Formats: sequence, C-alpha cells, structure tokens
Amino acid sequence: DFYQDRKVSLVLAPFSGGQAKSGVEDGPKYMMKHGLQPQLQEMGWSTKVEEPLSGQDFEKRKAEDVSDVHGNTKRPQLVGEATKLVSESVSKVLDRGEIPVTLGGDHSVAIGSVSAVFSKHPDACLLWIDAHADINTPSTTESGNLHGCPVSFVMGLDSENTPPSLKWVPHCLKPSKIAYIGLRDVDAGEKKILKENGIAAFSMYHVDRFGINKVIEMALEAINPEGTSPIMLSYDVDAIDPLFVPATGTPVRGGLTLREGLFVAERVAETGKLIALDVVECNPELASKDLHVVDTISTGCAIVRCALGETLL
Ligand code: B3U
Ligand code: MN
Ligand code: MN
Repeated sequence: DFYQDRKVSLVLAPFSGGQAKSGVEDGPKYMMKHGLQPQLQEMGWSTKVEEPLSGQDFEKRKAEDVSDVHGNTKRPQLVGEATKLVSESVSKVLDRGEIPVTLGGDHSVAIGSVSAVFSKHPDACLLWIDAHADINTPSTTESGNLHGCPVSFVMGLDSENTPPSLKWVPHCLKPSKIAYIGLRDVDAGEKKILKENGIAAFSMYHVDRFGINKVIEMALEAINPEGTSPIMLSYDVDAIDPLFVPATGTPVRGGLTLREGLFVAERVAETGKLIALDVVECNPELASKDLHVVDTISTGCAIVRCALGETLL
C-alpha cells in the first residue's frame, strides 16, 4: 500500500510561464514559509525537498523573450523546458518509492508531474480539481496560455500542432482515466473535447445537484471502477471559491466551499491509493490584503495535509 512508507518529496515548481501574470512562481516559497514541511513531519511523514527549477532563469526569460510563440500558444519553449525538468524530478521521486507533491506555479507544471506519474503507472487514474478544464489544444486555445492546455498534451490531442519544445511529452493519459470536479468556466472548444472523448466532468451544477460526497463517488467510479488503481490528484486552488482562495490568477465565483474542497482531498486520502499530488495556482502577489495571502496559502497547505491523511481518525 502506498501509505505504508509515509514518505513524500515536495517538488517545488516555481514557474509562471504557462500564463501571463507574475507572482504564481512565489507559491512554493510561501507554502514552505507557512510551515508545510514541519506540518507533514508532525503527521509522521518523512519529507524531502526537490528543486528541479533551481538555477534556471525562467522568470527573467519570460519577461524578455517575446518571440517564444508557436501558433497561438505563448511561451512553449519555456513551458517545454520547465515541465521536462519537473517530469524528471517527479520520476526520480517515484523511483524512490515516495509520493511526489508538486507545488506550483501555474497548472502547466502538471504536464511534468502527470507525464512522470502515468509513464511509471499506466494503470493510474487522475482527479483534476479545477474551475477550468485545462484541456485546450494549440488549435482551440483562445488565450494562448499553456496552463489552460496541460491535459491535452498528456492525452496527445491535436498532436500535429504540438510545439516542438513539448514533443517530449508522452501521450500517457487515456480519456477514460481522468475525472474533473469543480468546473464552472469551460471554453466552447473544451466542452466539445470533453463530450467527444466521453470524459467524466462534474461541474458546480453537479456538486449542487448531488452533493460533493456523491460527486466524488461518481468521479472515482468513472475512472477507477474496481477501486484498485493508484490515484493522482491534480489540485488547482481556484476550484475553491475565491471567498476562501482569493489570491489566484483566474478566480471564478461560485466555487467549492472550503470544506467541500478539503473533503475531496480527505476522501482521496481515505482510499489509501494516492500516488501523487499537485497543488497549483496560489499567487500571493494578487492578494489585495495580507489576510488574502494567509487564506490562500493556508488552504493550499491544508489540501496537501488532507490528501496525506491529516484529518482521518
Ligand atoms: N480556459 C481559459 C481560461 C483558463 C484556463 N485555466 C485557467 N484559466 N486558469 C484558457 O485560457 O484556456
Ligand atoms: Mn483553474
Ligand atoms: Mn488549472
């Protein structure tokens, strides 16, 4: 069982090139400053820290290089390089038998974490908790922001238009192996992709209609009907309502309550099947008051702790 060893590695991914705003690269630093590592140690987890992007100058290159475009996509070179480094780091962590906890950064870093996890565990399934579906392709993206596209790359959708810098990404995720919870801002092109591929997508409507408990059961049933598959959780904090998580790049009102958001992580912990976790899109720079930073960062840390079993008695 994956929890026997109780070993995690925090993979710091301070990267903002998947979208335009600055500040999301500070997410990992703030979560560490908030005491995430001692919190996990207190829970009995041995913790290591990996910094695959240290010594890189992605933020500087983001500010300087306006020529890094491919078709409609922005900064594919930066995203390709950064996510490859993240992928190698997550892969190394998995080889050591530890649970990689990737701290973003914007959600493009999941290209790295998901590709590493599904290359090693082709039988795994993925819960994507987000206000957004992040499944735009180079052809459908209107913003050109690659944090709106990570799922399409690991699925190999629209591969003929993949930027050269992202060609290394293995097409490792089947549409039957991902389920979304929390959706409420999905582009028309993305809706078409979700429908055509029969992807399990639970929006806020479904949360209201059935309740969060039933929605998680339905999501897990869709991607893991036997209940035996390892589970990866990729958690965009903007799934939770901006009342609780205000400091994020693309807040959308009408999201999960704080308890619903944490319950998702707790329910995954209860399965005992978690193999990898991302927590992304905390942007302390976007807070309009100090309390908003604390709200956002403490929620990010709470997601990690809940997914690792803190609240299970
Ligand atoms: N779907 C839009 C908006 C978006 C996606 N992810 C975030 N925002 N955070 C896009 O840009 O692709
Ligand atoms: Mn989002
Ligand atoms: Mn996202």
